[in-house]
Amino acid sequence: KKQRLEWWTDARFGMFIHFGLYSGAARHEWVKHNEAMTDAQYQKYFDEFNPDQFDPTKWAKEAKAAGMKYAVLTTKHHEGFCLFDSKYTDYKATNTKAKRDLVREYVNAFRAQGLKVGFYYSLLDWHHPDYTMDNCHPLVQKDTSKANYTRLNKGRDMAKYRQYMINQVTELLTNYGKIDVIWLDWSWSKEDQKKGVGKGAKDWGSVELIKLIRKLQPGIIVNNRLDLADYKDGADFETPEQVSTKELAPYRGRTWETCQTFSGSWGYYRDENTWKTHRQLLDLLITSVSNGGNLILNVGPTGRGEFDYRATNALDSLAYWMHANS
Ligand code: JFZ
Repeated sequence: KKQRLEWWTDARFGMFIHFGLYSGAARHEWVKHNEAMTDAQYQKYFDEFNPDQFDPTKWAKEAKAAGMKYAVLTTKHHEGFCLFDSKYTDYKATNTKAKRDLVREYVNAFRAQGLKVGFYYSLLDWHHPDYTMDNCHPLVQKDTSKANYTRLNKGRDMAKYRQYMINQVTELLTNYGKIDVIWLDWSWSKEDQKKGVGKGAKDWGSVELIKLIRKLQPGIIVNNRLDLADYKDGADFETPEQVSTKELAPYRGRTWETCQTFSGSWGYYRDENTWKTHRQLLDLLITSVSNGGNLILNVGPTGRGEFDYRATNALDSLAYWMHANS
């Protein structure tokens, strides 16, 4: 474990990329949930998906200039849409106006720039017909009663969804060469699982998933959201999310990566007015590294597939500091 983590702890700084159908909506990656949309209402983002400015070589160059050493892209977020050409669904980029396997292009581009490549894969899936209800599903919303779950779960079968995840993780870890990081997201707290509102290791088949991952990519680094605390080779690092710089000191001596956003949401949110200053971003980086951790800073490209000027400016500013101080 120590050995496989060597490059990662040394890297210190990475780029998270949240990109999907929600990028076109431009108001949070949880928009389907937040606005309680049905599949039919969400369909327009699939029909209109057309990232004509998608150029991961540009992204990789910006990441590299900012001093980032690796990246993690959402191959599938909670909405269920796949950026890769999966055999197991039609809900994928190759069936949109994009007509491209965006994951393959990302992998090739980032590798060519000498960056390590990672995949984010959502355990939650708000599109799959076998995925059962929980308190985050867009169809459930406030009515988390047993009766409502039973009604909505009719005909749904998590065993089939577990097989779907196994199939897709196999594709991702077989068809794209060596993958350096996998970020599986996420599991509810034990408390919520007990209350029956959320999912964990049993629902995901986490033990089977981790065994598969370790078999297909022996050197891969795995985050800690599979709910496998009791399983010895389950997770490689902890993931303090959107914590303040003050909350990082207790992580000293552990293996961790804090994930952070420019503005609050992870998917592109055009009108969000809570963007961090360049100084704050630099503080996050310095505080993370000085407390012995990694920082993975998120960019949410626009629906057209490019970085918003505010993201580019922030990355430029970090690049300037890197250049001046390295
Ligand atoms: C998850 C996603 O829901 C979100 O959209 C984004 O992708 C982010 C990186 O991860 O959000 C989480 C997951 C776990 C916790 C909080 C937010 N958690 O464990 O506190």
